[in-house]
Amino acid sequence: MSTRSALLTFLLVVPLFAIGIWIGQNINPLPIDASTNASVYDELFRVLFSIGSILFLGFVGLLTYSLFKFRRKPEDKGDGLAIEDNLPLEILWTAIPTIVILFVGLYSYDIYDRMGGMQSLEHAGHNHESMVSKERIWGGIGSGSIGSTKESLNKELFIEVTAMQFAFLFHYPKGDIISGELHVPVGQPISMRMESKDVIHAFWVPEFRIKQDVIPGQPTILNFTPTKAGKYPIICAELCGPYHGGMRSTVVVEEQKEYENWFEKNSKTPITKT
Ligand SMILES: [Cu+2]
Repeated sequence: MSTRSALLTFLLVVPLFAIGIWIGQNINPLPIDASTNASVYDELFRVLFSIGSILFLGFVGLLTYSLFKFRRKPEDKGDGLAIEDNLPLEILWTAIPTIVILFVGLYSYDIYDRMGGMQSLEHAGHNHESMVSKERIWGGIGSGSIGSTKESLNKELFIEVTAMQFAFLFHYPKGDIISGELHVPVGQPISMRMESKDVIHAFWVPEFRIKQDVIPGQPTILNFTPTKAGKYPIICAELCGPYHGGMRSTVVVEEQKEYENWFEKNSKTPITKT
């Protein structure tokens, strides 16, 4: 490579990286972030979006340049150059994807861990009376509501989720409430035990940046802490039958007072202040 082309490459790559990183950091196509998991997840998303933008602009730029630069001349009827191999180039295009993929893999693992994905799920089941203590939990974002401590674990609001074709049902053992809509107070760590009655469904709230399978016969756990009051869609994210697209519900995140009003209105057992 001549000094001139090395310099030219450098002059093109630097702005390419700058623009890619700028896009990743400043353009946000995600919905609002309404749980403690969201900021952690968004950190990963921004990095992936930056990497994706750099690759996209790099490839599309190179392709567009080549379309014009190397276009066949009208009088040119011959074959293209027979290029055998180029060892430095091959090393380069093996090394770059290897580094990028290893980095993305390790970083994703770290983010998943910070979201509570690597927490012991057996432990997650122990908090909620005796009902789930012996049960094998098959998967989930564990008891790792971010920054959770021993005390906050005890303050978790426990909700049982049942999924079926084509609805979610939420059962609050404390007030024996069964609701088609999920009501949670803002700032309250929530722990959900989820199970399906028929086929595999998935509980997904884009604003919370969490998604978890709901499986028949194999309970899963999903913990989160909502941070912003509002109504957000709950979407079934696993093709579960002909009306899968209509399998939606709403999570209502409300201030403590409003939540208590809702709870008292729907509770079947007298409230025992704890
Ligand atoms: Cu479903």
